[in-house]
Amino acid sequence: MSTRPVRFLHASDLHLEAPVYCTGERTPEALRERLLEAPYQAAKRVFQAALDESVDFVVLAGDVADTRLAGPRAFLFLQEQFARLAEQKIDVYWARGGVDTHSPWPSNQAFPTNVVIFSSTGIDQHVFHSDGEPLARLIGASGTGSSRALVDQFSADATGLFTVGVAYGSFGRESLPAGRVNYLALGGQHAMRALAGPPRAAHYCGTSQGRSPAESGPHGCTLVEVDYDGNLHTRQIETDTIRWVEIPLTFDTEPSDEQLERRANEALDLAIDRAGGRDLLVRWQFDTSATVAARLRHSGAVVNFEQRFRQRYGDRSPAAWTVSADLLAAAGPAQELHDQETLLGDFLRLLDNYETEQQPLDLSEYLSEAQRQGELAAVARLTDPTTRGRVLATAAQLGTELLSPHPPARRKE
Ligand SMILES: [Mn+2]
Repeated sequence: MSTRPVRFLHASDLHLEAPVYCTGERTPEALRERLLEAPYQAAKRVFQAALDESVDFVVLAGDVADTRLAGPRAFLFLQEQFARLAEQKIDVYWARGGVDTHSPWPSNQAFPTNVVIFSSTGIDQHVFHSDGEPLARLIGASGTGSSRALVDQFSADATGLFTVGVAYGSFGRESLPAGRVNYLALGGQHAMRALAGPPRAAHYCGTSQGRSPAESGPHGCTLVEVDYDGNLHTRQIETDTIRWVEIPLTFDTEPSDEQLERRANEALDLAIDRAGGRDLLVRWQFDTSATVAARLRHSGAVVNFEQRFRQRYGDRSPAAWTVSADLLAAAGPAQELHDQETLLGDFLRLLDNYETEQQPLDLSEYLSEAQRQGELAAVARLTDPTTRGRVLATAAQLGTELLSPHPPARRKE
């Protein structure tokens, strides 16, 4: 057993090559700069946390950077950060995974000597020493996506030394090396997720910076501590510098401009408060009846709202940038519209088919060749059931408005 507490930081999915981007309305210049820099700023906070918390070592569990996209900057950045850790005698154990393995890196010797990279040809183990005494054992492998078979080979330490397993890939509870490692540091998933523990734990620490609406909320790394009694504690450290948030507002009746304004201001001030000085990328979800949704859209209230909130909060630092305001109608168009022998009826029945038969809904054919190569293609394939449902509901609302002979009745002032 170890003679003193062990303390280390588990990080993964830094993705230095991937800036935060948001589609739609042009983002303010100053914010755009921060979106581009966010992966580096978040990664810097990870390494700063290692220094601030005086950890013994840092574990990197894959997806650190795709050097083909990030260029030499990523390598130079890591070299500099690793050197800062070396000055404080903090080691780095890095299991390359995902984008790290798909892109070329300078030889391992190009990094400072405190950096240990796990073998890509099989299981590899290293013992971390403190004042000449073995303190922890690390076992892992580099690879494109470690399989359960690989984790099955993670052995327990014969002398009972605290053991950290490191792996990149997709794992569930069933693939945990029960009892053989004290902490399993996983990489390759962007949301923080605890699969098990304590007393023994297995965590995906998630990406250090959320980059899309699907990665809303806080992101960071995991601080792991083992106290004198051998008890394991974990704590999340938030490292993101920009945060996606969804703000839901529910309206039973059509709100006046003032009501909409007041409720949105209150909700946004609260979100800004919680974000601790980070920039926010805000997606509003107005949840209301189909009738009110149609009126709000038709009166231009939503577009006006977006513009006002962009002007008011977009240029601030930190900014709260309204990316979109979506109307979610609780109920779809009336059944009688579905049954009509009209263009609208045809359109709604077509949407029904997508809904009831779960036909694949792939909008990527509407993208240009270049866009199809990029990340937009994955968004356009609409595989996530929630997003898919929202797109179909919005299409039904929009179709009903555009294909109806008369605009929906306006609110009487
Ligand atoms: Mn990743």
